[in-house]
Amino acid sequence: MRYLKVIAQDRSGQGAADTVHFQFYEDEQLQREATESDRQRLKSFSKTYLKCAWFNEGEGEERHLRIFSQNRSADGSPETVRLHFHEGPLIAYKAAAHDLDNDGGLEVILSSDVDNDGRSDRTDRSRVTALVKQFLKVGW
Ligand SMILES: [Ca+2]
Ligand SMILES: [Ca+2]
Repeated sequence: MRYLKVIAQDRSGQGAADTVHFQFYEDEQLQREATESDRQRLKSFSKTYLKCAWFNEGEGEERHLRIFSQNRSADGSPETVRLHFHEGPLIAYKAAAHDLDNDGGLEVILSSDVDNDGRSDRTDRSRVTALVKQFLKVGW
């Protein structure tokens, strides 16, 4: 199974993440680090992810996101994209987007408080939608 691992870090110690790393995984094996062109394509993903406030102090990597698609059909349109927000090996919380009729549009967004502001609301769902759309553009 393929997933994109996303790690945000607060390198400057200002209490907010300033750096985002991407790693491409397949079957728990690191396949490659993000290239410059991956980083360009993932620019708005990074911005959205930083708003989720799921980051590490300094160069820590415990907190991260694993995002992956499932049931990718022949036309390349996945039925489900899942987001697992990890604390080390454990999943701290999750979100998902489902394309029920396989038309490429994601009708159902399941999310909790993904941006950690204490409220589970429309903003959280819109962040999940944005992350999923930007992730799908990378085609991993
Ligand atoms: Ca649909
Ligand atoms: Ca929230």
